[in-house]
Amino acid sequence: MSRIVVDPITRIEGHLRIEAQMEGGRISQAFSSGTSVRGLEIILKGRDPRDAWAFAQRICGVCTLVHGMASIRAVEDALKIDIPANAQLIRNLMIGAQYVHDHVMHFYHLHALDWVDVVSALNADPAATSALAQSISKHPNSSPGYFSDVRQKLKNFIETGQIGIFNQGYWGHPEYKLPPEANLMAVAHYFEALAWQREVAKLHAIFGGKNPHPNFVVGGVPSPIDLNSDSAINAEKLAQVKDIIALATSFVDNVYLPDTLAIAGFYKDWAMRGEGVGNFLTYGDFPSDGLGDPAKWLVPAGVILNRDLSVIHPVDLSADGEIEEYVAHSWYDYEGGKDKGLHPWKGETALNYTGPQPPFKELDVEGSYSWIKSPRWKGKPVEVGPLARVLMMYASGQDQARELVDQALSTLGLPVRGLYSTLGRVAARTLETKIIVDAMKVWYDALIANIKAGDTTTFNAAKWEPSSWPSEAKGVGFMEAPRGGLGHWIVIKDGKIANYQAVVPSTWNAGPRDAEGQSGAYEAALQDNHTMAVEDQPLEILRTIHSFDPCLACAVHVMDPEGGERLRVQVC
Ligand code: NFE
Ligand code: MG
Repeated sequence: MSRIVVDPITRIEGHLRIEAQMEGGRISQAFSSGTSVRGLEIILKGRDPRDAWAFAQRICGVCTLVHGMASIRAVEDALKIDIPANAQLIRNLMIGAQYVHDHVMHFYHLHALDWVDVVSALNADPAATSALAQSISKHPNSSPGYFSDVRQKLKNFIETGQIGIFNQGYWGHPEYKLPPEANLMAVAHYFEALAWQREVAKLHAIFGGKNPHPNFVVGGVPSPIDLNSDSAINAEKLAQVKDIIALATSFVDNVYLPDTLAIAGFYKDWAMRGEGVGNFLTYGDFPSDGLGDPAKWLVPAGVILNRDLSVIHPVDLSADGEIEEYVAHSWYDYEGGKDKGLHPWKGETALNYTGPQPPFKELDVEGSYSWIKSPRWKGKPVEVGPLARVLMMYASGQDQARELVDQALSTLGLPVRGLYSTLGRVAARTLETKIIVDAMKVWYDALIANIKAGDTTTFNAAKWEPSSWPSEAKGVGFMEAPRGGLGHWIVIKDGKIANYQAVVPSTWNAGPRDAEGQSGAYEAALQDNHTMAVEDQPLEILRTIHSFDPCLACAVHVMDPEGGERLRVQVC
């Protein structure tokens, strides 16, 4: 038996270590460890609940707004505050922009280089690259001259001997399958996406004052609407939002979607690897009018078990025995013992580090080995994220999801079963981006129609004063963050936060084994059919782990000052 250690996994947010035990050339056991901790749940205690969003939002700088959103929703749920329809639409637009921005950046800047060999792009023929690009898309940047310029830019990078952003790739690895022209096309879009994302991020600045970390307010959105004012959301800013949505849509339609399908076509074997736990959870999101009737949300809530799409189980975020976090293999203690699960309203964050001093030689995988807790739904591990959402939309018969999924499967010649895989996760992220970017136009039009009809309300001040609050209240704020279902549970006593627990997407997916020894989604995915073509270049591990788009800053919500080496691949 040999052991492969990747620590840290790069091109993610935060600090993740993967240890894989190899038997007969295959990963037999995988262990996922979050190696830093921050304790934001602890520092929220005792604060004014109306301020919680500003602290909670600092959980992450990647999914920059989602913790602010979950936080204000938690307080609104606790204090029973309804928000105006315009506020809901603006929140949807802000979350939508986060998805489109985040997913495109993940695809090109964090994940593509697992599939795209940058150095091979130097051998591409620009005319053939142009023909390839024009055969799959109407994107205007597709002339031979354009690709010749990109190739030259890349060559200049590489000739300096410092390929900077492309440093330390496993270039030339036999698992790279794209022809040089497809590699060059993808590298060109890597550069384009860098400039494009700057424009999309402006939507947050328009509605929330800045990006990252836009402003929020409990009861609505922070900026008033006044078409004729210089400082409010005015006609000019609304026109800018319309342009941003058009720019986002065009990139998704003409670049991201066709590139995903083109690249996936060379990697169909990855539809048979990385299946994971086979259970999927969504909290649901994107109401069009207050939180209202969940049946009207774009992404429905529910649980799919054992890949059975014929039954969607209801999920209750408030009920004991449904969502619980375990710490059996995490560096935390629970009062009365480590083996039980706790519902987040009763959740505890008591650090108890029993591991070796970093940099780690080897984790104690029989004992505790991660700063991530292990959330479970009715005791079962579940996967959250784009694949869970797309499956939920597909299983509930949402027309666009059905059409997009069926079309993608037929283009790639894959069965539905192929969705439960590393490749399925990547494709699902792209397909949901298309659904969300199209929905942004609908939400924008609804907002404009409301304003034209004379409704400019964006804030409900009814419960602003703590004197109007009950002495005790508890609430849950949830949403679908780009990486999956996100929940913040709050307990308010005498106007202050008595307990605050965040269970985030990467906690669900990256968590270690639970008290029953059940693996989380990352671990299970690696334990499914992973061989290594080159043992000291664990590209296959990167592919499957990156397909989840890990965010460890979110998952463990202080960095260890001796954080260790920048990149270490250890084979022993
Ligand atoms: Ni830090 Fe996040 C998202 C949240 S986490 S990126 O999306 O919540 O997994
Ligand atoms: Mg937590």
